[in-house]
Amino acid sequence: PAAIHLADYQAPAWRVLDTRLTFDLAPSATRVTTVLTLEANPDAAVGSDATPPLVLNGEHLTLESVRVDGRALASDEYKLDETHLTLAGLPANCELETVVVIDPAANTALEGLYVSSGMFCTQCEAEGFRRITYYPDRPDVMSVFTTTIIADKDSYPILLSNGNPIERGEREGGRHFVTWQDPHPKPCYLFALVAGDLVKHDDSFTTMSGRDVALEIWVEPENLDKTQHAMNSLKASMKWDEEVYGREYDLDIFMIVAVNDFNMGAMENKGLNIFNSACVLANPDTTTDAAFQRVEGVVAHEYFHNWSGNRVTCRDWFQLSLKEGFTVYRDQTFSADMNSAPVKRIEDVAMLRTAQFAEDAGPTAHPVRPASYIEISNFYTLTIYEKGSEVVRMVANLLGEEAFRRGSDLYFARNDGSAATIEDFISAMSEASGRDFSQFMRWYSQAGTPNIAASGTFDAQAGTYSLTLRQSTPPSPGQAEKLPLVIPVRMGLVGADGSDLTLTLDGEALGTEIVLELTEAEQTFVFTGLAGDAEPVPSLLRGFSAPVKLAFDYSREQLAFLMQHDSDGFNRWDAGQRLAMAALEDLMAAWQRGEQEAQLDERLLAAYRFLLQSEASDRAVLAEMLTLPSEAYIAEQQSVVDVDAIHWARKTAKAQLASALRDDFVALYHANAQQGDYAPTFEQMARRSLKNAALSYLMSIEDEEGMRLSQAQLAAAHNMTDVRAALTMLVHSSRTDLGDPALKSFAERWSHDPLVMDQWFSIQVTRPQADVLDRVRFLMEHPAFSLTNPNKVRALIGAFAGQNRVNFHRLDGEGYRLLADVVIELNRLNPEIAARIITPLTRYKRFDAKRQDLMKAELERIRGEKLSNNLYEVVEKALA
Ligand code: B3K
Ligand code: ZN
Repeated sequence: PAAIHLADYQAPAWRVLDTRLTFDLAPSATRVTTVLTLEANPDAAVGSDATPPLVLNGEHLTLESVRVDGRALASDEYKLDETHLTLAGLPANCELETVVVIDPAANTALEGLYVSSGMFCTQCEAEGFRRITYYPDRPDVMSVFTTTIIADKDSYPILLSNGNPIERGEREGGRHFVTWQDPHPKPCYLFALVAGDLVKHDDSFTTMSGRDVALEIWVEPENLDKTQHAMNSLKASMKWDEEVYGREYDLDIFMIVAVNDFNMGAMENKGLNIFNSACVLANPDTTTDAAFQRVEGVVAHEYFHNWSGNRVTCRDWFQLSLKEGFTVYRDQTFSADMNSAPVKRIEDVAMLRTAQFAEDAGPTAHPVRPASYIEISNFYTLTIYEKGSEVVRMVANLLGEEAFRRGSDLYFARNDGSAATIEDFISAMSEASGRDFSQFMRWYSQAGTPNIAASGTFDAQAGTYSLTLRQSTPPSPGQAEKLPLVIPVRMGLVGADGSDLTLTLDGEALGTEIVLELTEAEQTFVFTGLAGDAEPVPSLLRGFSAPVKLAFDYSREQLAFLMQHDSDGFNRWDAGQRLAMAALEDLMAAWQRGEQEAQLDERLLAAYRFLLQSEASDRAVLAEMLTLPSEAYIAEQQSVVDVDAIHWARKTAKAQLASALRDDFVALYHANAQQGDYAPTFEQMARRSLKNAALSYLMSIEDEEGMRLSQAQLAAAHNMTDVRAALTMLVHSSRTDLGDPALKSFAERWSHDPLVMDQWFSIQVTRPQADVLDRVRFLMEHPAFSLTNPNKVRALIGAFAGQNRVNFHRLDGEGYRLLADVVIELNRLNPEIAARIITPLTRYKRFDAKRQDLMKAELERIRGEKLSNNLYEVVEKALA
């Protein structure tokens, strides 16, 4: 398969003025009749008077007929191959009708039209529409759509598509139909269709201009008690987008449908969002706090796409981050406003620094705007989404709230109804603020995580502090040389008494917190007018003001000091993480020397004691501060990843903290244990996370009181957050006599609920004990497991390979073999999921020689198969 390059972009040769679709639905043979009103694009360069050929995409379609302006074409009047239907010599304005037959029931790739739990649904982004009908399947072709769905009335009483219903009626043979019309021109990737036996949760929203919008969440009947949270989140999102971005909803109806088989989290189809049931259904008995928050965030994300994605879409898929980075930034800000802003920032950064930084350092590293791809489905990545959001966040922070809003208004106004580029976004920001973004654009074209090496010297005599910042970005595949970026470094200097000092640069007093703009490879900033003898402690990159790795040679005393005194909540947390990392590094070094009696650094213990004994002003932040860096994060900090040392060091640190502070953890548990009715409020969530953090310390030493509390918490079954936490701790403990029966009764209670069974799978396969691999193989045969359901694959295989690091990386290579076996199966069933789940194997260069060889051998074995484009691209890049 050949790569597609951004540099080769050409405007479409034909426009589609109108699209009329008729679906005659049947699971194994659905007939799709498509009528397109076409016009040769006068803007597209053509040399002669003749119209350019019309090249339509189409895959897995059985073509029945082609008509142009009513005349049926003979098969030698068009060209047909596996992926295209080409017509030449068409009049500049014409009407094309095609009839195709497709097989939704056999569609396990879950792209295009497919059947999930007996209902029909679609997923068209990025290139799924070509599996439905012949069409110019590219985002810069925008058309109005009218869609008629015909189906058996008993099996499929509910028929939905984009826009508004304009007609419905009966057909013979027990069939019925509904016609939907979407007045907003859209690219075909935003098309959606749903047909099934569904029930709805109804509500309404009055927009800022006073229009009533009907809100409908459609689910299978047994899930009607799990829709309230999504509905609340939707209404909050609609209001927030009006208030913060001035964006009003534009149709009379907004629908969400929950489906069980879905490759991603959700999809922003115009007026008809389709959701993975895991990202919309929520109920205290079945859903954890984290999942409640995910529902809120994903509902917001998809809703926000109505403007940042649908009203203004992308010219081509290289611009994907235009809609995704911006929309993630919008949903992150929304969630911060709805919950604890510092905790939201901590969670987002923790994820970025582990998973996105790892991607940026791996074989599939790519810029926020890639220059080429083989399979676009492989580019729905943490770099496009999360790093893309960080880039927008930097724009917002550089401009300030008001100018950013002016820029956003200008961007929407100027590009409404069209397919835009990242330049369109940045130029609106630039014009609204007067700021030059030319160097900033390198954030979009350079891959890799920039490093900043920071150092400071204090001259007490002169009263100066000189801060030197050096930036460099490591090479990444295809990009050996990197140029300096514009890096905003928000910072302060913390004085000996813990308060921020006034910052004076070039004779100007600038307040106690400023943003330094690092634009050269190296710059020194000299702060003057500092009184006193004590060296100030720099607090750098506050709020994580840029997606970079910043190194500063802090002493552990300085880190403990910042952890207590930094006025920036994010940096207090980060100082704690740095201090914990230092202590963990001691332990890992001891393990590598063969010493297993090593003691945890007293200074970390003292810092924890301080945290536990100080008044808890913000419980949610405290719970984060009491969490040691994850194994994945620790691994990111190592030049060669030593999975066993990491696991041992983290376990040892946790146990020593637990032993030393045992009574404090018991007290913390009880102080946060009170239970009223469950509510997904952040105050309650903070209490639960603090309580369960305390319990996990107690359980790390299998403390008797901890054991008792876990069992009681599980038995009380007050909500899934507490149940899952307690069950996980029991199952992950050495007490199989407690864990096994608990798992059994949990499965008996919840076997009817797929989303709960997903949790049941994950809890078991993340067990640290060495026998877990047999359990994984055993569970793959469980009736509730299925390789054709992406949620199950993620819950079982993804959780094992991604979170159970010691066992996945077993030295006999059995963990790798298991993953490769699954990847080979999925290559056939669902290439998009295959190419995602393989990720841990592609990162082999980070490990020791023995593991590298084992992982590479599995990659080679996979390469020996007949590969989908998705896997081909990933495997070739990994082995390059
Ligand atoms: N835009 C969708 C992406 C789905 C693509 C799947 N190949 C989800 C989202 O970002 O909202
Ligand atoms: Zn999105």
